[in-house]
Amino acid sequence: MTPPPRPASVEELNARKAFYDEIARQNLAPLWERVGGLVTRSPQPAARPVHWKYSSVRPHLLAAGALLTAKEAERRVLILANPGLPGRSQVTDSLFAGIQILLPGERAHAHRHTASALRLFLEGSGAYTAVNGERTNMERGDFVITPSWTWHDHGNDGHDPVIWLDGLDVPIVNLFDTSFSEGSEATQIPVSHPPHDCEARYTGALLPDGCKPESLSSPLLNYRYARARASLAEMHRNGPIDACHGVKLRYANPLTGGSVMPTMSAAVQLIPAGFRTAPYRSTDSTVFVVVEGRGQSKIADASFDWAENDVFVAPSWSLQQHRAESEAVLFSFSDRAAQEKLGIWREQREASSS
Ligand code: GTQ
Repeated sequence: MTPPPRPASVEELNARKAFYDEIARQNLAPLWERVGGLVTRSPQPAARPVHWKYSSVRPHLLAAGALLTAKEAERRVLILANPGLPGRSQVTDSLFAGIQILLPGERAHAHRHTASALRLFLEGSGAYTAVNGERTNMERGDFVITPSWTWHDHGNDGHDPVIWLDGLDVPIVNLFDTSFSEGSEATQIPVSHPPHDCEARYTGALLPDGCKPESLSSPLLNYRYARARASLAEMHRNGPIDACHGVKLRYANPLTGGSVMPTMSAAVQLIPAGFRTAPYRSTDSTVFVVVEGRGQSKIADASFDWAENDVFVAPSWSLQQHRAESEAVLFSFSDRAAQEKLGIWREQREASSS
């Protein structure tokens, strides 16, 4: 039998330390000192559960609107900066989120970047986003995508400020060091399609005959809230209600059934009034936006009381539980699409709520 290992003596520890210092000069490091922090037993997100109340954020957006023009800012966005990732401009370990405001008559001029973007429209009317020359008007709750490397500009033709949430995969693009971007001389890319043309072609389980996917992203630019809301209401009436999610719909690329964009997934769920979801966790850090209702969410050790347009974050593998005081609709987006492609996405449903 081998004797049990004895603890290293002070001399031995000093010798090891000298060895580590020596090899560090050759850009070498001992894995055995670091393996626990590299190959962790479970996800260790730096991002923390955070909650932004819309009632607190909104005045700052209006203040930003008074301080500088959309032209000066290029994009007048307040970054949702997770305090667990100081200085990183990230909402989770892999995603960016911000809230954008455009005043009446303003334009956010055309640019494009390798990062993919999504928007959840929160407030106002008369706003549009144009993607590669196709305009789509945005109404409250509409979910709009701006796929990688597409020209996009935004405008507000209404009489009040318009506000929406942006989600981008910038940290993923930067992890791979694949960021390119360019601006256009033109404020807007010339309109080359009739407005919301894609909705005629790709909504409602109908597809143009013979069409094939031409990119990794959905050809449908705007997933209307009115349609999603009507489906949720009917599913709620018809049941069943999922213990972990209430009634949940995933936004899909109509050509493939897969995610709307290659890196980011999005979903919308209805939680009936008084319903409390069973504990759930998954490896995709998730950003939730409250579209309707009031309620509470427990995310790991944090507890958030939320209302319309609030945003909160569930970091990777943190236990989440939601309770709706009034019938609630939550929009959410995450990096699940990327994780599934890499074969590393996991979820865990608890048998019953605690
Ligand atoms: O609207 O194009 O929040 O390019 C961050 C980067 C929004 C946008 C953001 C962007 C945009």
